[in-house]
Amino acid sequence: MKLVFAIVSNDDGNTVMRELNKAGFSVTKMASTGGFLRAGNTTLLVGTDEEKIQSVIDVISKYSAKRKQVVFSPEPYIGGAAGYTSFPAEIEVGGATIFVVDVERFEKV
Ligand code: 2BA
Repeated sequence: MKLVFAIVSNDDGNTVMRELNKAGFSVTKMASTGGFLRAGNTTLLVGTDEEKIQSVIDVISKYSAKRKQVVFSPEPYIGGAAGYTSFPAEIEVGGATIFVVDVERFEKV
């Protein structure tokens, strides 16, 4: 048996979990924090047989694909009247970091 750890964005966590459930996998969702950005992300745990690992990775990849998103970040005016304006910036969101580890023992008691 293997255990998949998948770190995805909070935006994708529920969708990926739902699609894994639909495909017949049990999932545990944990709130986590990235060490670099110190921002919240979602870690999903999936325990399954080795031959099903590729299916798990396929679902995660499909529903957490990297894509571009336009965000508007407020910037203060320089000079002129005091106030803020919005500048559009294109950022990349989504993607997943996946670890697959061996499970030495699995019990439900
Ligand atoms: P990603 O590499 O896509 O990583 C997204 C999140 O996945 C990370 O959030 C972390 O929670 C987890 N993660 C990635 N690789 C891991 C590993 N080897 N072990 C454990 N967890 C891992 P953050 O740490 O907040 O990083 C967010 C993004 O910042 C990263 O996206 C990467 O693009 C960048 N980044 C991370 N560390 C960096 C560093 N030391 N220097 C420059 N950029 C860094």
